[in-house]
Amino acid sequence: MKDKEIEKLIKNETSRQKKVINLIASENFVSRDVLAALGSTPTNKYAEGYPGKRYYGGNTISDKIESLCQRRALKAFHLSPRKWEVNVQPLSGSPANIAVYLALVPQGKKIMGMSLAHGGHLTHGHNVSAAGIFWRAVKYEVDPKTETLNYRKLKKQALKEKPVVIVAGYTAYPRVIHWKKFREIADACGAYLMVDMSHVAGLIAGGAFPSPFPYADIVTTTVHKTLRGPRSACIFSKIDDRQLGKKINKAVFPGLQGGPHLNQIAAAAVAFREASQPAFKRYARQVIKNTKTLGTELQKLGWRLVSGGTDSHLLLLDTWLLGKGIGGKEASECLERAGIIANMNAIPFDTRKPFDPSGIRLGTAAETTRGKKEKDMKKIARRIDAVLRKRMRKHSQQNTF
Ligand code: DSN
Repeated sequence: MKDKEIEKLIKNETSRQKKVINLIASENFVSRDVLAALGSTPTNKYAEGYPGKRYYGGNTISDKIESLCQRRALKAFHLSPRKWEVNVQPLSGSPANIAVYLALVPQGKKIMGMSLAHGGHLTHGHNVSAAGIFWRAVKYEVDPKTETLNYRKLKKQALKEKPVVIVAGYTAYPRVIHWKKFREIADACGAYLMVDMSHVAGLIAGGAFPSPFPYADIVTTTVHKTLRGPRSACIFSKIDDRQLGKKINKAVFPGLQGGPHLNQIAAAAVAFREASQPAFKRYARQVIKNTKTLGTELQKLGWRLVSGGTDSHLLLLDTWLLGKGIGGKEASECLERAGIIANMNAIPFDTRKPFDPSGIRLGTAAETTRGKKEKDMKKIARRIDAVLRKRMRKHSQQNTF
């Protein structure tokens, strides 16, 4: 690069990534092909509109890139183009979710999603997100005893609130999600069922987590988490007489965005192809084996996992332990000093503040991409335990003397 300053920073970031153990549940390491497509010439092109209907000239190849990405996205989830269509233009997960509300929910009407503090995303209705500013957000929570979804309670709440859209799919929920039960709830109150599968999309593509497609009306996903693609997102719509896809397309462009990022779409196409290969199935299964091993090992070492375990790529570790441990912020900071990157995270019914909650979130998607297996997870668990206990000991000595 001619720009030595930015070149150096990129090199430093590459070397940082190489040195640490990355347990951020929403991150991954993309292939060289994905990187090559991201840094490619389609970034120079404006292509407002959709394949065959653009506002600028010179888009013959853009049309081919976007159409190929759409075909590959459908294939990665075994969807028939007669039953599902997909918009691959959302720049990332948040705009994808907002586009769905823009398409389907009149301003001021209700959306019902999981509270951020219980594992939902900001765009599932938090009051600082456009989702909670322009729409009325109804929040559901996990069950206080099991820390898992209570579908009976959820149905009661949905029947009372009658939201236009129910959102299922989370950013910090370690357990399996019963999409069929959500379908029944949505049908009972006449709502659309929107699934945000961003976190588990790669596991679904790899056949290691239940697919929401038999039950949802709309499915949104980012491409960069377990799917291992570029930072990007897409929205799948069921094809029927409700014309969902047409409404979604209008909401994405011109409703919310301008020109699509074609280099990003090309890179997403590469990722969808990779996710359709047999090797990706092995990857997805290994991610789950690794998380389960990490969780079990931490439990053996005396730690509490929210909901008692995990069925996915992530787990929530209660580091506060009702005041006997340390806060999530301190835990993630001392882990970082020890070369383990994780993020602080609220646990359900957290008594502490969001900027210093009671836990951390750990995910194995990135380290599984690097080839880590169960034996490595056991080592990582012991390392986490040692780092956190050292810190706890320091606190107890400070309190004693
Ligand atoms: N920030 C992402 C996550 O870490 O889950 C969600 O947008």
